[in-house]
Amino acid sequence: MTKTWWKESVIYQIYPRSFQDSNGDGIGDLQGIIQRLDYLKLLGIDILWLSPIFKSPNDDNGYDVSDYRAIMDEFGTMQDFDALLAGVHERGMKLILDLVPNHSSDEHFWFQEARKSKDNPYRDYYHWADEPRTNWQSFFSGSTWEYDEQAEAYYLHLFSKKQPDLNWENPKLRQEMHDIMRFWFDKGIDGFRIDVIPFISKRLDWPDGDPNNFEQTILEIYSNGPRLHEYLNEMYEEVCSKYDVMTVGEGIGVKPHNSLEYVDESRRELNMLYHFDHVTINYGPGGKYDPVDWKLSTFKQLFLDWDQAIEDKGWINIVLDNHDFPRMVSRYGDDSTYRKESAKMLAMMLLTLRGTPCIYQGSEIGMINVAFDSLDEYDDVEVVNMVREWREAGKDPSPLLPAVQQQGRDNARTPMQWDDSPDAGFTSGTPWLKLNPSFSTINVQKALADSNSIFYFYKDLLAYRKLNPTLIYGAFELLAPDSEQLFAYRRWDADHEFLIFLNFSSDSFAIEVEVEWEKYELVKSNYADSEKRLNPWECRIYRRVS
Ligand code: ISL
Ligand code: CA
Repeated sequence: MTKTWWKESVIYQIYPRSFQDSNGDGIGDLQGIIQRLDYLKLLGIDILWLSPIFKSPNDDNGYDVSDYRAIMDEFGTMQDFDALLAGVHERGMKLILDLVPNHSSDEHFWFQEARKSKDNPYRDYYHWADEPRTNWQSFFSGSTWEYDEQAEAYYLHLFSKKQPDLNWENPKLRQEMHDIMRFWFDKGIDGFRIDVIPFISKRLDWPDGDPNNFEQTILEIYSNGPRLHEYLNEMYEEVCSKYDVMTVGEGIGVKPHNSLEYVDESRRELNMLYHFDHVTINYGPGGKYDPVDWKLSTFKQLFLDWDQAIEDKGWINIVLDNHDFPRMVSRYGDDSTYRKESAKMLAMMLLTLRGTPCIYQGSEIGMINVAFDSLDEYDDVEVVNMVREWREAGKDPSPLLPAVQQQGRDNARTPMQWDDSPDAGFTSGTPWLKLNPSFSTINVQKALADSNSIFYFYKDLLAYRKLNPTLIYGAFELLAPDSEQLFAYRRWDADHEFLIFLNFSSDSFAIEVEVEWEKYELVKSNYADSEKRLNPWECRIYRRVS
């Protein structure tokens, strides 16, 4: 297997709007990130990924870009960006940005032009039709086809109406995207996370989807379009291969069986992608906002399936939460009695699977979901549109509240909790989204003052991972696959071997796996004792010594 810096790195995702405000307007910004670089360095991460920072009217918090070469007004200026990039590099870290190539904002110059007339040179930058071509549903409610008065035509938008889909069939549009990538690479950034990349090539036979099965429509119709791999290869040859940079694709709609089509090194497309299988594990018949229980055996199996599919031919990202999903400790751990223990256990999972781990801001202090009292307090366009749709249909949306509290994206978007001062050290003004009231007990200041904190557990594990390439490149074998409480696996190569035990329950039990214990030593745990019993949410790494 080829060894590269991006396989050996750990990524930290910043949601800039919620990270650190420096000027009191209640919105995080680039100067705020600069103020916190030493904190990130102390933690020991290698790569910073910033969610979109380009100019945007913020219908979807920057995932609707109106100028790919300018900084969002609220976040600062290009000078601020240059200072941030220099600050990251000075500290020996790398910086990757979020590229949103599937759609632009409707306020982008291209769209403003395109809607003017049928023969406008930018018309073909988007997908137009005289009638809605399909029954497709947008991610953010309603049809994916919107009539534009000025254009006298319908345009396609898989996300909100303010996010028209770009037409990658058009070579000029592809050229524009390549130029944008070069612009940022020439500035010195180290790569891109690429938003919904599996969607860029459309099915021009425009098949209808099953209106009762959105996940299937995503998988079979929106993703993996006919020319996708041609576009990815072109992007690699024309742009990425000319720089020492990395790309990680958001692998929505990608499954183990087609994963290597994206990341097999010999195909020269993307370096990595992250998968969604564990994210949808609790989606019920009604989808995301109809959550159901999930089983640990299923959860483990899907990580095994991914590892076996990729093996040593490509590479993936390991992601347990991000700005689109609930907090990992609330979702896969226990965010009350065993919050600390389970947050550490999940950290161990994140940092010892094969793949480049991505830590989402706040996970390193065990931040938890928020439960706002009313649907009107939610900001996310997904929730706002869903509530509006229910009201327009004459239905009372309040029964949605518990599901939104559990599944909503704002769970991960409340401001970073730096200390216990009135606005958690995030801002001196009014935060754009309410703080999670947990900030008085869960915050960075507290974590840094407690040598037993989740923060230091991450820090130690990050350092340990660096010293032990077996945990990076080594093979993976699942142990005790049927256990509904224990996630256990072996990582090994020619020289070293590790056993990892993760208790996904509040029960205490004897380790059920056959091990020649005398050959192993315990090197890391979130508890002090070393009995061959696991405490609630305990995690352990053993190293083979003979
Ligand atoms: O959060 C989701 C909706 O329930 C996801 O399905 C999400 O829409 C999907 O993962 C795509 O996410 C990315 O593109 C979106 C943006 O809203 C997300 O924040 C981004 O991560 C559109 O650009
Ligand atoms: Ca600000």
